[in-house]
Amino acid sequence: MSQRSVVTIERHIIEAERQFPEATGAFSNIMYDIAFAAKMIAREVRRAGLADVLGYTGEVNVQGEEVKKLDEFAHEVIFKALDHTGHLCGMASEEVEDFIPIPDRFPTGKYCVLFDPLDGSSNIEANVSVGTIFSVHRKISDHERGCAEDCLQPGYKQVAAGYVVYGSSTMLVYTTGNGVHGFTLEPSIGEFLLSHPNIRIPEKGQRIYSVNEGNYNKWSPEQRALVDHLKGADGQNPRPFSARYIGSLVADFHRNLLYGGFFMYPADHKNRNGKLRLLYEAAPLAMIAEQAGGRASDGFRKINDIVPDSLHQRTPLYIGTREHVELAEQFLAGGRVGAEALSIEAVAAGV
Ligand code: AHM
Ligand code: MG
Repeated sequence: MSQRSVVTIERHIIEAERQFPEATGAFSNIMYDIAFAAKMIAREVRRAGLADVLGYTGEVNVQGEEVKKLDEFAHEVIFKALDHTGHLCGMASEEVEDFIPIPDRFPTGKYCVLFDPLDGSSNIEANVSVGTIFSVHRKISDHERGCAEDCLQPGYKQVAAGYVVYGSSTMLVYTTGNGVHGFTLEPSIGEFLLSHPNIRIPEKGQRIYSVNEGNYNKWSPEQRALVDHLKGADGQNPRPFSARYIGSLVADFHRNLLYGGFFMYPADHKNRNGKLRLLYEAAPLAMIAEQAGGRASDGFRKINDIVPDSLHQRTPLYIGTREHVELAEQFLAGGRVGAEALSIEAVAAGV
């Protein structure tokens, strides 16, 4: 019986590095360190909810350590996996207000990493999937030990991006601009194994929209018209979409990446830039979506063309199957509202 060769994430990264003879290995090491941090976080996420049972819900656990919320724990694990290696000039995290410098006792390097350590963590007590999102940029500032400028770069300059979804299994999905690859954690050996090579969003995949429709009354007329159309409530769509909304961005995005569909977090009259963060959530997932043949937009322009001016800047987000995101953009531009909405005949003809 022939045995298929098993590709660990380490092997995959090394083989990719060999295509660049000038590579120093620094970038590969950053990817290993992120994968290591993901395993540490996965282990802790698996035990979420046991704190009460095991009797350490107080301020201090049985080892005399302060019990941390899981998102703070995840932040620290990633920071500590990356702070001492000499490959980074700094970091930025959704959990921290400002640019995070490398401690003075460690050397610095030519990359910076931005991350959302545990997105969707408000869901965790209910056993819903959560995720980590990361983005890697090259250092661009003249500042010897890095500064916020190194993080404030548009998404099209990312050298890598990815996420980890802590679901029924733990998966790490990443891109370095050469396709999107997914690895599933084999818990018994503690290795991420290549399970989803070269992921493409299926062009003729499922027609799914993911949005928090509870915000409907806060949306613009164009956004409402879009969702009415998706549901077929405008009488113009003979093939209505299905709705799926977990409320955990990585999980919603991951499902749409594999099956087809799109996720949106629109602007509304209270939150003019929506809810999600450009640098920690939208830009890295946009790189993945584009590499998989999809599209990511703020409704009017590509997410990864936006030049950020602050670390915690928010943006509306429309991301997933290209055709669906383009449909959303047409509605938001006012081109598909009311009488101009797509006719049943045109939709039936597959426009
Ligand atoms: P968080 O960064 O505080 O975890 O918030 C981000 C999450 C996303 O995972 C999810 O898509 C969104 O918030 C859900 O928001 P809402 O509850 O408004 O639908
Ligand atoms: Mg988040």
